[in-house]
Amino acid sequence: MTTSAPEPDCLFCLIVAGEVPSTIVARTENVVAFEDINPSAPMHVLVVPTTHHGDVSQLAAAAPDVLAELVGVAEQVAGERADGQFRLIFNSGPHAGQTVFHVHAHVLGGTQLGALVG
Ligand code: IU
Repeated sequence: MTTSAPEPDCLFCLIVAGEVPSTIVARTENVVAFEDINPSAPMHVLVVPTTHHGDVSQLAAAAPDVLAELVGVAEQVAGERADGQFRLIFNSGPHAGQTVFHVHAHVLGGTQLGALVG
């Protein structure tokens, strides 16, 4: 789902609004980055748009400029908190492991990550 208004029951809308506490590490006009509460790597930051979109495909269709901004913030965070190298993951749908249905990029790094494919 894509809406510009915050969704009252959406955890990440509430984090963007400051109504649920989080450790915010970067913020731009359209994007917020905060630490994942259950990190999978030394750097594990989530980057979300300030507007509500269910998954990355919906964000790409509705606001491709914001998706590009999100990738730029991921790169900036990786430069500040790791060595500038990072893995970007968008889980899209429950079978892919998505549990929060406000699009978010996992920005992972700060260590040698194992290969996923190949
Ligand atoms: P997923 O791709 O939807 O599975 O990722 C959801 C992430 O949100 C997951 O890594 C959680 O640790 C993270 N998270 C969080 O950072 N803060 C919270 O309050 C909750 C989940 I609930």
